[in-house]
Amino acid sequence: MLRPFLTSLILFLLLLAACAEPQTSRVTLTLQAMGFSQNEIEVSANQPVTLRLNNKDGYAHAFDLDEFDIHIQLAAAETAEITFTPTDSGTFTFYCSSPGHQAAGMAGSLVVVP
Ligand SMILES: [Cu+2]
Repeated sequence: MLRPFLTSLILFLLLLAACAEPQTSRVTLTLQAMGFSQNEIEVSANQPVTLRLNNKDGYAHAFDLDEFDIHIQLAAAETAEITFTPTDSGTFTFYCSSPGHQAAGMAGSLVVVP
């Protein structure tokens, strides 16, 4: 009979999934017209996050997240990627440090859930 074999296989796969390394979650943010495409990003603590930053404007932007010491400059039409692992939960502000951009609305919250 196949059934005991399948049951064992499913249990084995579940065990494997539970023991696996945390998966990297991917977030894409577009930077355009003094705004980020998402004003709130939710990620899990202790799980790697790959952030893809896509500047669609014809001038420079930046992505700054002070608490994680992340400061990325993006030239016109530039795309960049960064991977980091938030260890502390909480709500952190990200913003664009190009002069005047944060005041114009280029800011958002990174919510790290435990
Ligand atoms: Cu900007």
